Amino acid sequence: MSILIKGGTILTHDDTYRGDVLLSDGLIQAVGSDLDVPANTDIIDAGGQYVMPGGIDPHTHMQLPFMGTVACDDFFTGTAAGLAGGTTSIIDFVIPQPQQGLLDAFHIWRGWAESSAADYGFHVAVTWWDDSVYEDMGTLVEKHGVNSFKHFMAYKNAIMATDDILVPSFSRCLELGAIPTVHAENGELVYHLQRKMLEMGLTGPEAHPLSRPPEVEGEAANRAIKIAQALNTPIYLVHVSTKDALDAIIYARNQGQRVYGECLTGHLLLDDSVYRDENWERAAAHVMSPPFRPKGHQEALWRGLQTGNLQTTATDHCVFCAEQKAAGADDFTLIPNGTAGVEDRMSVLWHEGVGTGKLSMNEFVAVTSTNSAKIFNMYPRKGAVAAGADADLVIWDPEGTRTISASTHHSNVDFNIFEGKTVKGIPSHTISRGKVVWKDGQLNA
Ligand code: DUC
Ligand code: ZN
Ligand code: ZN
Repeated sequence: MSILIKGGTILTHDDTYRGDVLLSDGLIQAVGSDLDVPANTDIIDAGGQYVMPGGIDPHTHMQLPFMGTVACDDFFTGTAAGLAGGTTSIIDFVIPQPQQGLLDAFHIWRGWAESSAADYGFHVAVTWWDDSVYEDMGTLVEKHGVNSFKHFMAYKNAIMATDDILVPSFSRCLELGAIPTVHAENGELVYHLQRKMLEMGLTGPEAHPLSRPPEVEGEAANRAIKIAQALNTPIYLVHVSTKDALDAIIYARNQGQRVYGECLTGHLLLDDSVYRDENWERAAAHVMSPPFRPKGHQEALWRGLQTGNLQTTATDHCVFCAEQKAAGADDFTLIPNGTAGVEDRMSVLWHEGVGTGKLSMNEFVAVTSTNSAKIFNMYPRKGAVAAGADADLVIWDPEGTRTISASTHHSNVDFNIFEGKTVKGIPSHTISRGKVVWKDGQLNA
Protein backbone atom coordinates (compact mmCIF):
# COMPACT_ATOMS: atom_id res chain seq x y z
CA MET A 1 0.00 0.00 0.00
CA SER A 2 1.35 3.42 -0.97
CA ILE A 3 0.68 6.71 0.75
CA LEU A 4 0.98 10.13 -0.83
CA ILE A 5 1.42 13.03 1.59
CA LYS A 6 0.17 15.89 -0.48
CA GLY A 7 0.30 19.66 -0.29
CA GLY A 8 2.52 20.03 2.76
CA THR A 9 5.65 22.02 3.37
CA ILE A 10 8.66 19.77 3.74
CA LEU A 11 10.93 20.68 6.59
CA THR A 12 14.43 19.28 6.93
CA HIS A 13 17.47 20.36 8.91
CA ASP A 14 18.54 22.59 6.04
CA ASP A 15 15.58 23.26 3.79
CA THR A 16 11.93 24.32 3.70
CA TYR A 17 9.93 23.82 0.50
CA ARG A 18 6.55 22.81 -0.89
CA GLY A 19 6.44 19.19 -1.98
CA ASP A 20 4.68 15.86 -1.87
CA VAL A 21 6.08 12.65 -0.39
CA LEU A 22 5.32 9.19 -1.75
CA LEU A 23 5.79 6.20 0.58
CA SER A 24 5.61 2.47 0.10
CA ASP A 25 7.31 -0.67 1.41
CA GLY A 26 8.40 1.20 4.51
CA LEU A 27 10.50 3.67 2.53
CA ILE A 28 10.20 7.12 1.07
CA GLN A 29 9.98 6.45 -2.68
CA ALA A 30 9.95 9.99 -4.00
CA VAL A 31 9.80 13.61 -2.91
CA GLY A 32 8.72 16.46 -5.18
CA SER A 33 5.79 17.64 -7.20
CA ASP A 34 3.76 15.89 -9.92
CA LEU A 35 4.97 12.50 -8.69
CA ASP A 36 4.01 9.29 -10.45
CA VAL A 37 1.52 7.79 -8.04
CA PRO A 38 0.42 4.12 -8.24
CA ALA A 39 -3.30 3.29 -8.31
CA ASN A 40 -4.90 2.69 -4.90
CA THR A 41 -2.57 5.12 -3.18
CA ASP A 42 -3.94 6.61 0.03
CA ILE A 43 -3.77 10.38 0.02
CA ILE A 44 -3.08 12.39 3.16
CA ASP A 45 -3.81 16.07 2.80
CA ALA A 46 -1.00 17.94 4.56
CA GLY A 47 -2.14 21.42 3.51
CA GLY A 48 -1.09 24.03 6.05
CA GLN A 49 1.20 21.54 7.78
CA TYR A 50 4.88 20.60 7.84
CA VAL A 51 6.25 17.22 6.81
CA MET A 52 9.45 16.45 8.69
CA PRO A 53 11.60 13.49 9.71
CA GLY A 54 10.25 11.53 12.65
CA GLY A 55 11.81 12.47 15.96
CA ILE A 56 14.74 10.48 17.28
CA ASP A 57 15.07 10.38 21.05
CA PRO A 58 18.68 9.30 21.59
CA HIS A 59 18.28 8.71 25.32
CA THR A 60 15.57 6.51 26.85
CA HIS A 61 15.43 3.72 29.44
CA MET A 62 12.41 1.49 28.79
CA GLN A 63 11.79 -1.19 31.44
CA LEU A 64 15.16 -0.47 32.99
CA PRO A 65 15.95 -2.54 36.10
CA PHE A 66 17.24 0.26 38.33
CA MET A 67 17.54 1.07 42.03
CA GLY A 68 15.71 -2.06 43.15
CA THR A 69 12.76 -1.74 40.77
CA VAL A 70 11.96 -1.70 37.05
CA ALA A 71 10.95 1.36 35.02
CA CYS A 72 7.21 1.08 34.37
CA ASP A 73 7.14 1.79 30.62
CA ASP A 74 8.15 -1.28 28.67
CA PHE A 75 9.41 -1.07 25.10
CA PHE A 76 5.86 -1.20 23.76
CA THR A 77 4.21 1.42 25.97
CA GLY A 78 7.24 3.71 25.90
CA THR A 79 7.68 3.68 22.13
CA ALA A 80 3.92 3.96 21.59
CA ALA A 81 3.92 7.08 23.76
CA GLY A 82 6.79 8.37 21.62
CA LEU A 83 4.81 7.78 18.42
CA ALA A 84 1.89 9.77 19.85
CA GLY A 85 4.31 12.67 20.21
CA GLY A 86 6.03 12.35 16.83
CA THR A 87 9.08 10.35 17.91
CA THR A 88 9.63 7.38 15.60
CA SER A 89 12.98 6.09 16.88
CA ILE A 90 14.62 5.76 20.24
CA ILE A 91 18.13 4.83 21.26
CA ASP A 92 17.92 2.97 24.55
CA PHE A 93 20.69 1.65 26.79
CA VAL A 94 21.87 -1.87 27.48
CA ILE A 95 23.27 -1.65 31.01
CA PRO A 96 25.16 -4.78 32.09
CA GLN A 97 25.75 -5.28 35.79
CA PRO A 98 29.44 -5.30 36.71
CA GLN A 99 30.82 -8.74 35.74
CA GLN A 100 27.87 -9.42 33.41
CA GLY A 101 28.99 -10.05 29.84
CA LEU A 102 28.17 -7.21 27.46
CA LEU A 103 26.87 -9.57 24.80
CA ASP A 104 24.72 -11.46 27.32
CA ALA A 105 23.17 -8.19 28.46
CA PHE A 106 22.73 -7.05 24.87
CA HIS A 107 20.72 -10.16 24.00
CA ILE A 108 18.51 -9.72 27.07
CA TRP A 109 17.70 -6.13 26.06
CA ARG A 110 17.13 -7.16 22.44
CA GLY A 111 14.58 -9.68 23.70
CA TRP A 112 12.74 -7.02 25.71
CA ALA A 113 12.78 -4.64 22.75
CA GLU A 114 11.00 -7.16 20.51
CA SER A 115 7.75 -5.57 21.73
CA SER A 116 8.84 -2.14 20.55
CA ALA A 117 6.26 -0.23 18.51
CA ALA A 118 8.91 1.93 16.86
CA ASP A 119 12.45 1.50 15.61
CA TYR A 120 15.18 1.41 18.22
CA GLY A 121 18.91 1.22 18.63
CA PHE A 122 21.14 0.63 21.62
CA HIS A 123 24.04 2.29 23.32
CA VAL A 124 25.82 -0.32 25.44
CA ALA A 125 27.14 0.68 28.86
CA VAL A 126 30.63 -0.26 29.95
CA THR A 127 30.33 -0.77 33.70
CA TRP A 128 33.45 -2.86 34.32
CA TRP A 129 36.59 -3.88 32.48
CA ASP A 130 38.53 -6.95 31.48
CA ASP A 131 39.63 -8.62 28.25
CA SER A 132 36.17 -10.05 27.61
CA VAL A 133 34.68 -6.54 27.66
CA TYR A 134 37.28 -5.48 25.09
CA GLU A 135 36.30 -8.45 22.89
CA ASP A 136 32.55 -7.99 23.34
CA MET A 137 32.77 -4.35 22.34
CA GLY A 138 34.25 -5.46 19.04
CA THR A 139 31.52 -8.04 18.45
CA LEU A 140 28.80 -5.52 19.29
CA VAL A 141 30.13 -3.03 16.75
CA GLU A 142 31.01 -5.48 14.02
CA LYS A 143 28.09 -7.91 14.27
CA HIS A 144 25.29 -6.02 15.99
CA GLY A 145 25.47 -2.49 14.67
CA VAL A 146 26.24 -0.83 18.00
CA ASN A 147 27.80 2.59 17.41
CA SER A 148 28.22 3.98 20.91
CA PHE A 149 29.22 2.95 24.42
CA LYS A 150 27.94 4.63 27.57
CA HIS A 151 29.87 5.36 30.75
CA PHE A 152 28.11 6.29 33.98
CA MET A 153 30.55 8.40 35.97
CA ALA A 154 28.06 8.31 38.87
CA TYR A 155 26.23 5.51 40.76
CA LYS A 156 29.07 4.38 43.02
CA ASN A 157 28.86 0.76 44.20
CA ALA A 158 26.62 -0.01 41.23
CA ILE A 159 27.36 0.86 37.60
CA MET A 160 29.89 3.69 38.02
CA ALA A 161 32.78 3.78 35.55
CA THR A 162 35.95 5.03 37.22
CA ASP A 163 38.98 6.28 35.29
CA ASP A 164 40.46 2.77 35.08
CA ILE A 165 37.37 1.85 33.01
CA LEU A 166 36.96 5.11 31.09
CA VAL A 167 40.49 5.09 29.71
CA PRO A 168 40.62 1.60 28.16
CA SER A 169 37.03 1.84 27.02
CA PHE A 170 37.45 5.21 25.26
CA SER A 171 40.58 3.84 23.66
CA ARG A 172 38.71 0.73 22.45
CA CYS A 173 35.94 2.94 21.07
CA LEU A 174 38.53 4.76 18.98
CA GLU A 175 39.85 1.47 17.57
CA LEU A 176 36.31 0.45 16.65
CA GLY A 177 35.07 3.76 15.29
CA ALA A 178 32.38 3.88 17.96
CA ILE A 179 31.65 6.96 20.03
CA PRO A 180 32.03 6.97 23.82
CA THR A 181 29.23 8.72 25.68
CA VAL A 182 29.19 9.78 29.32
CA HIS A 183 26.75 10.51 32.10
CA ALA A 184 28.97 13.18 33.61
CA GLU A 185 28.57 13.35 37.38
CA ASN A 186 31.39 12.72 39.85
CA GLY A 187 30.02 9.66 41.66
CA GLU A 188 32.45 9.93 44.54
CA LEU A 189 31.30 13.48 45.28
CA VAL A 190 27.65 12.47 44.98
CA TYR A 191 28.18 9.63 47.43
CA HIS A 192 29.94 11.93 49.91
CA LEU A 193 27.33 14.68 49.66
CA GLN A 194 24.44 12.22 49.96
CA ARG A 195 25.91 10.88 53.24
CA LYS A 196 26.42 14.46 54.43
CA MET A 197 22.79 15.42 53.70
CA LEU A 198 21.49 12.38 55.56
CA GLU A 199 23.76 13.10 58.54
CA MET A 200 22.33 16.62 58.63
CA GLY A 201 18.85 15.12 58.81
CA LEU A 202 17.95 16.15 55.27
CA THR A 203 16.15 13.03 54.08
CA GLY A 204 13.58 14.41 51.59
CA PRO A 205 13.71 15.21 47.87
CA GLU A 206 14.92 18.74 48.65
CA ALA A 207 18.30 17.18 49.45
CA HIS A 208 18.58 15.53 46.02
CA PRO A 209 19.86 18.63 44.13
CA LEU A 210 22.01 19.61 47.13
CA SER A 211 23.81 16.29 46.86
CA ARG A 212 24.47 16.82 43.15
CA PRO A 213 25.38 20.50 42.73
CA PRO A 214 26.50 21.82 39.32
CA GLU A 215 30.20 21.34 40.20
CA VAL A 216 29.58 17.59 40.36
CA GLU A 217 28.66 17.66 36.69
CA GLY A 218 31.26 20.26 35.73
CA GLU A 219 34.12 18.21 37.17
CA ALA A 220 33.05 14.99 35.46
CA ALA A 221 32.40 16.72 32.14
CA ASN A 222 35.85 18.29 32.20
CA ARG A 223 37.51 15.01 33.16
CA ALA A 224 35.74 13.01 30.47
CA ILE A 225 36.51 15.63 27.83
CA LYS A 226 40.17 15.79 28.83
CA ILE A 227 40.51 11.99 28.79
CA ALA A 228 38.94 11.99 25.33
CA GLN A 229 41.34 14.70 24.22
CA ALA A 230 44.36 12.78 25.48
CA LEU A 231 43.20 9.66 23.64
CA ASN A 232 42.09 11.58 20.54
CA THR A 233 38.56 10.15 20.68
CA PRO A 234 35.41 12.09 19.95
CA ILE A 235 33.00 12.16 22.91
CA TYR A 236 29.25 12.73 23.47
CA LEU A 237 27.93 14.04 26.77
CA VAL A 238 24.40 12.94 27.58
CA HIS A 239 21.93 15.17 29.45
CA VAL A 240 24.08 18.27 29.80
CA SER A 241 22.21 20.17 32.49
CA THR A 242 24.57 22.89 33.69
CA LYS A 243 26.41 25.92 32.43
CA ASP A 244 29.47 24.30 34.05
CA ALA A 245 29.40 21.30 31.71
CA LEU A 246 28.38 23.40 28.72
CA ASP A 247 31.33 25.73 29.27
CA ALA A 248 33.66 22.71 29.21
CA ILE A 249 32.11 21.62 25.90
CA ILE A 250 32.37 25.10 24.40
CA TYR A 251 35.99 25.44 25.47
CA ALA A 252 36.91 22.07 23.97
CA ARG A 253 35.02 22.71 20.73
CA ASN A 254 36.79 26.03 20.39
CA GLN A 255 40.09 24.13 20.58
CA GLY A 256 38.90 21.97 17.69
CA GLN A 257 38.04 18.96 19.84
CA ARG A 258 35.19 16.74 18.59
CA VAL A 259 32.77 17.03 21.52
CA TYR A 260 29.01 16.65 21.26
CA GLY A 261 26.35 17.49 23.86
CA GLU A 262 22.74 16.51 24.42
CA CYS A 263 20.18 18.31 26.53
CA LEU A 264 16.83 17.20 27.91
CA THR A 265 13.53 18.99 27.45
CA GLY A 266 13.01 18.93 31.22
CA HIS A 267 16.35 20.61 31.93
CA LEU A 268 15.53 23.35 29.42
CA LEU A 269 12.30 24.25 31.19
CA LEU A 270 12.25 23.31 34.86
CA ASP A 271 14.37 24.54 37.75
CA ASP A 272 15.25 23.05 41.12
CA SER A 273 12.30 24.64 42.94
CA VAL A 274 10.37 21.47 42.03
CA TYR A 275 12.26 19.67 44.82
CA ARG A 276 10.97 22.10 47.43
CA ASP A 277 7.33 21.30 46.67
CA GLU A 278 5.52 20.77 50.00
CA ASN A 279 3.88 17.68 48.50
CA TRP A 280 6.41 14.83 48.91
CA GLU A 281 5.01 12.80 45.99
CA ARG A 282 5.26 15.69 43.57
CA ALA A 283 8.79 16.54 44.68
CA ALA A 284 9.87 12.88 44.50
CA ALA A 285 8.33 12.50 41.05
CA HIS A 286 10.95 15.02 39.81
CA VAL A 287 13.90 13.12 41.24
CA MET A 288 16.18 12.30 38.35
CA SER A 289 19.89 12.66 37.78
CA PRO A 290 21.29 15.07 36.98
CA PRO A 291 18.63 17.04 38.86
CA PHE A 292 16.74 20.09 37.65
CA ARG A 293 19.01 23.06 38.16
CA PRO A 294 18.94 26.49 39.76
CA LYS A 295 17.53 29.26 37.61
CA GLY A 296 19.99 30.49 34.97
CA HIS A 297 21.20 27.13 33.74
CA GLN A 298 18.13 26.73 31.54
CA GLU A 299 18.95 29.90 29.61
CA ALA A 300 22.52 28.68 29.12
CA LEU A 301 21.24 25.38 27.67
CA TRP A 302 18.99 27.23 25.22
CA ARG A 303 22.00 29.25 24.13
CA GLY A 304 23.92 25.99 23.75
CA LEU A 305 21.29 24.73 21.32
CA GLN A 306 21.12 28.03 19.49
CA THR A 307 24.87 28.23 18.96
CA GLY A 308 25.18 24.59 17.94
CA ASN A 309 27.39 23.75 20.93
CA LEU A 310 24.64 21.31 21.98
CA GLN A 311 23.47 19.25 19.04
CA THR A 312 20.72 16.96 20.26
CA THR A 313 17.67 16.90 22.50
CA ALA A 314 16.52 13.83 24.38
CA THR A 315 14.39 12.90 27.38
CA ASP A 316 16.14 10.26 29.52
CA HIS A 317 12.62 8.79 29.63
CA CYS A 318 12.85 6.48 32.66
CA VAL A 319 9.62 6.29 34.56
CA PHE A 320 8.62 5.18 38.03
CA CYS A 321 5.11 5.43 39.50
CA ALA A 322 4.34 6.94 42.89
CA GLU A 323 4.44 3.60 44.67
CA GLN A 324 7.92 2.96 43.27
CA LYS A 325 9.14 6.44 44.22
CA ALA A 326 7.84 5.72 47.75
CA ALA A 327 10.83 3.40 48.30
CA GLY A 328 12.68 6.58 49.25
CA ALA A 329 10.07 7.92 51.68
CA ASP A 330 12.63 8.08 54.53
CA ASP A 331 15.80 8.48 52.47
CA PHE A 332 15.98 10.50 49.25
CA THR A 333 18.93 8.42 48.01
CA LEU A 334 16.54 5.48 47.60
CA ILE A 335 14.01 7.30 45.39
CA PRO A 336 14.30 5.66 41.95
CA ASN A 337 15.77 8.30 39.63
CA GLY A 338 13.85 9.15 36.51
CA THR A 339 11.18 11.22 34.79
CA ALA A 340 9.11 10.94 31.59
CA GLY A 341 9.28 12.90 28.39
CA VAL A 342 9.36 10.78 25.25
CA GLU A 343 5.82 11.80 24.29
CA ASP A 344 6.21 15.52 25.00
CA ARG A 345 9.69 16.40 23.76
CA MET A 346 8.74 17.44 20.23
CA SER A 347 5.74 19.59 21.14
CA VAL A 348 7.38 21.22 24.13
CA LEU A 349 10.46 22.08 22.06
CA TRP A 350 8.39 23.42 19.19
CA HIS A 351 6.27 25.51 21.53
CA GLU A 352 9.16 26.84 23.62
CA GLY A 353 11.77 26.89 20.87
CA VAL A 354 10.14 27.65 17.53
CA GLY A 355 7.12 29.37 19.09
CA THR A 356 9.33 31.89 20.90
CA GLY A 357 11.82 32.39 18.07
CA LYS A 358 14.68 30.76 19.98
CA LEU A 359 15.01 28.07 17.30
CA SER A 360 14.27 28.17 13.61
CA MET A 361 12.07 25.39 12.26
CA ASN A 362 15.10 23.84 10.54
CA GLU A 363 17.09 23.96 13.76
CA PHE A 364 14.16 22.19 15.41
CA VAL A 365 14.47 19.34 12.91
CA ALA A 366 18.22 19.22 13.44
CA VAL A 367 18.04 19.01 17.24
CA THR A 368 15.07 16.63 17.40
CA SER A 369 16.13 14.23 14.67
CA THR A 370 18.84 14.79 12.09
CA ASN A 371 21.80 15.50 14.38
CA SER A 372 21.17 12.33 16.39
CA ALA A 373 20.92 10.37 13.14
CA LYS A 374 24.27 11.77 12.03
CA ILE A 375 26.13 11.33 15.32
CA PHE A 376 24.84 7.79 15.85
CA ASN A 377 25.37 6.61 12.29
CA MET A 378 21.77 6.37 11.06
CA TYR A 379 21.78 9.24 8.58
CA PRO A 380 20.38 9.50 5.92
CA ARG A 381 18.30 6.38 6.53
CA LYS A 382 16.82 8.23 9.51
CA GLY A 383 16.60 11.96 10.06
CA ALA A 384 15.95 12.80 6.41
CA VAL A 385 13.03 13.39 4.05
CA ALA A 386 14.57 11.92 0.93
CA ALA A 387 14.00 9.06 -1.49
CA GLY A 388 15.42 5.86 -0.03
CA ALA A 389 15.12 6.93 3.61
CA ASP A 390 12.92 5.03 6.03
CA ALA A 391 9.35 6.33 5.88
CA ASP A 392 9.48 7.68 9.45
CA LEU A 393 7.71 11.00 9.21
CA VAL A 394 5.68 13.46 11.19
CA ILE A 395 3.01 15.68 9.75
CA TRP A 396 3.15 18.65 12.04
CA ASP A 397 0.22 20.93 12.66
CA PRO A 398 1.67 24.26 13.78
CA GLU A 399 -1.77 25.51 14.85
CA GLY A 400 -2.83 22.41 16.79
CA THR A 401 -2.77 22.54 20.57
CA ARG A 402 -2.66 20.02 23.38
CA THR A 403 -2.76 20.38 27.13
CA ILE A 404 -0.27 17.93 28.60
CA SER A 405 -1.53 15.72 31.40
CA ALA A 406 -0.77 12.39 33.02
CA SER A 407 -4.48 11.64 32.67
CA THR A 408 -4.27 11.71 28.87
CA HIS A 409 -0.68 10.83 28.03
CA HIS A 410 0.10 7.34 26.70
CA SER A 411 2.96 6.43 29.01
CA ASN A 412 2.24 4.08 31.92
CA VAL A 413 3.55 6.57 34.44
CA ASP A 414 1.16 8.42 36.75
CA PHE A 415 2.91 11.81 36.64
CA ASN A 416 3.92 14.35 34.04
CA ILE A 417 6.52 17.06 34.72
CA PHE A 418 4.70 19.31 32.22
CA GLU A 419 1.24 18.76 33.74
CA GLY A 420 -1.23 21.46 32.66
CA LYS A 421 1.05 23.03 30.05
CA THR A 422 -0.71 23.86 26.80
CA VAL A 423 1.55 23.54 23.80
CA LYS A 424 0.93 24.87 20.30
CA GLY A 425 2.37 22.66 17.57
CA ILE A 426 1.49 18.96 17.58
CA PRO A 427 1.76 15.97 15.28
CA SER A 428 -1.45 15.39 13.34
CA HIS A 429 0.02 12.18 11.90
CA THR A 430 2.99 10.03 12.80
CA ILE A 431 4.19 7.54 10.21
CA SER A 432 6.52 4.75 11.24
CA ARG A 433 8.14 2.65 8.49
CA GLY A 434 5.39 3.71 6.08
CA LYS A 435 2.41 3.00 8.39
CA VAL A 436 0.19 5.64 9.93
CA VAL A 437 0.44 4.95 13.66
CA TRP A 438 -0.97 8.19 15.02
CA LYS A 439 -3.71 10.20 13.37
CA ASP A 440 -5.66 13.10 14.82
CA GLY A 441 -5.34 11.87 18.38
CA GLN A 442 -5.83 8.17 17.65
CA LEU A 443 -2.93 5.86 18.39
CA ASN A 444 -2.56 2.70 16.36
CA ALA A 445 0.84 1.52 17.52
N1 DUC B 1 19.32 9.16 35.46
C1 DUC B 1 18.04 8.98 35.75
O1 DUC B 1 17.41 9.91 36.28
N2 DUC B 1 17.46 7.79 35.50
C2 DUC B 1 18.11 6.73 34.87
C3 DUC B 1 19.55 6.83 34.78
C4 DUC B 1 20.09 8.18 34.97
O2 DUC B 1 21.25 8.41 34.74
ZN1 ZN C 1 22.30 9.53 32.93
ZN1 ZN D 1 19.83 8.04 31.12
